[in-house]
Amino acid sequence: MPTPMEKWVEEAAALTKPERVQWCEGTEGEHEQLLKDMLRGGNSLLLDRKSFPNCHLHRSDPRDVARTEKVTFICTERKQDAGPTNNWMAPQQAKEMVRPLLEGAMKGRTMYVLPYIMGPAESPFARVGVEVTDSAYVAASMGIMTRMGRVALDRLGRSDDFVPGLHSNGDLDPSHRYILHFPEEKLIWSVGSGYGGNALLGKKCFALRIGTWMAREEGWMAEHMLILGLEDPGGRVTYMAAAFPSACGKTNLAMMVSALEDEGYRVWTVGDDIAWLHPGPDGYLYAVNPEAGFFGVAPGTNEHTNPNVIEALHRNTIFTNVGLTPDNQPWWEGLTAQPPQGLIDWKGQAWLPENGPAAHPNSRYTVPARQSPSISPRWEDPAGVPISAFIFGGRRAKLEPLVYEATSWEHGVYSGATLASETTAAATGAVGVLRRDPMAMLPFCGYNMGHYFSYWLEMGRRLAHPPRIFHVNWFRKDSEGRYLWPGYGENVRVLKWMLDRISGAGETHETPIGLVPTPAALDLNGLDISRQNLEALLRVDPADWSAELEGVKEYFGKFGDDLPLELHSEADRIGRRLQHANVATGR
Ligand code: GTP
Ligand code: SPV
Ligand code: MN
Repeated sequence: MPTPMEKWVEEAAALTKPERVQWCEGTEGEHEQLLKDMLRGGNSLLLDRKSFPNCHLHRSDPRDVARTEKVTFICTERKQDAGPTNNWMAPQQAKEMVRPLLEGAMKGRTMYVLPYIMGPAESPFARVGVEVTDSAYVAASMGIMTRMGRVALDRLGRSDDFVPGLHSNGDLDPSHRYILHFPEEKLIWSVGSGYGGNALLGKKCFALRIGTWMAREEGWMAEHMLILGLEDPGGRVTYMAAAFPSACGKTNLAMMVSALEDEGYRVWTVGDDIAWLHPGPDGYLYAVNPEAGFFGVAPGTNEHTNPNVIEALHRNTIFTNVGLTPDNQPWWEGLTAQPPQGLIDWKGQAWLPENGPAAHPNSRYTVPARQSPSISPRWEDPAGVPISAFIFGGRRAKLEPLVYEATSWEHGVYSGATLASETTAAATGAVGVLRRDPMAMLPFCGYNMGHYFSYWLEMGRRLAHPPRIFHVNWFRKDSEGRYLWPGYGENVRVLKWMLDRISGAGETHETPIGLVPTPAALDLNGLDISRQNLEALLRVDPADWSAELEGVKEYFGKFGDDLPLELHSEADRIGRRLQHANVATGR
């Protein structure tokens, strides 16, 4: 008798008609074979064996370089269950539309069957998925990003508790591209893209879109959050999880080399993109990282901004859409101050500066998490790590101060729900446009976002020790467009203030939007920052915030009755405080 997984794979093969089917075991030899298959497929090459052993460069189709939110759908029976922020199609209609694109899609190709676990293999919170794909690049990448192969089959046994995902590159024509989620039957179909979050189905599709749905059904949370441990001079580690929209600094914060290392503050990485959080018997929320690798943004990464990842990615790494030096090393904007001579660009052409950057702005590295010198000794702890703080943040050239603390759980949920950020190259579409991205989950919430807000509020009520909630902005700029805050390893100074707050210290200044540190409360030892810049970073302007509040209210209107009343009350409360402040400043 075939297992439920074998049965599903047979059905997928009957639909897509591959020439051969390869069940992946997850061995080292097999990983090498997948990489060889990837090389044979063209568009990939081996990097310099001496300086980058076992590292590869893959060039995706130039029309296929980022997540495509316009063709990403949540397919539920009722439209209201997908909510106003998701693209929706009825499941039957979606399948009828996309089935023809999958019929015979793998003819002449190999179907790789990738059973995988999201979460530490021994964790009660881990879940099994299976992805079938006709892309060797996807298969090799899933081998880095998940616990893939025999380990997943052993965990699953004959159970039917797994999330199936059917992926085919199709013809890569963007008009034939669909990323479909069927949360009611916990199924994923993805066709027409071989890139990142569109194609590595364990990541955004399972761990977040299907994950949020499962989490609400089962009483936990699936979030677009890094997880880090901040060690203090006494050797105690406090865990924090932070949600920033795509390409807004999660990997860099999670892996930072602390500027306060001499004082004894050090950062340990548990995860860089996704957190699965479960309430523990002690009333704390416990987080596991469902992934096993980092799929990180390359541009801007260097010896100074992220030395940990620079060290990690010199072996066993797949680079995607970066530039290439004449001696076969990867290169991207920001890696070195000057581009080397004779660069090949991400499309494989001799680089001409007038044709744009050598590396695509969303070029990435895929590297095993365990290779980072900053990896936490508890990163695979089956029980997870207890979270003391949630941090929300985005890219805001104006308005948002460097950091503030919410005065209650409800207020914190409001600050997450109203998170806005300038768009980045991680998704196709305009870059630098301000949009609301609640909890950094706008592209990733698998159900009605209004109900998701209610669920957040409910979790706060259920937890005896909910995390404190903070809001940060590393990206505020001066009138000349320069960043006011140095960022990266210096961000630890802000984390240290949060740690002070958690332990009942840390001076604050009360503003209409929350508690901002007094300038003296931030440890600026050894940092050269002008008094003027510091004040600009911490400024909360009542008039600007009043305008922001109008935008928030308009946004909330989108959700109608699905928006929890508590969020309206928070908006009203902040409105009253702003009015007070406006009167006080004479505006
Ligand atoms: P996803 O993988 O898309 O979810 O992105 P992410 O949130 O992990 O962002 P990542 O850390 O990869 O950073 C994205 C870009 O922002 C990179 O180009 C970084 O160099 C830059 N960046 C990260 N942290 C900071 C910071 O503190 N200050 C400034 N100015 N830039 C930063
Ligand atoms: C993001 O866009 O948030 C990423 C990259 O982490 S992707 O895997 O493409 O979603
Ligand atoms: Mn991400």
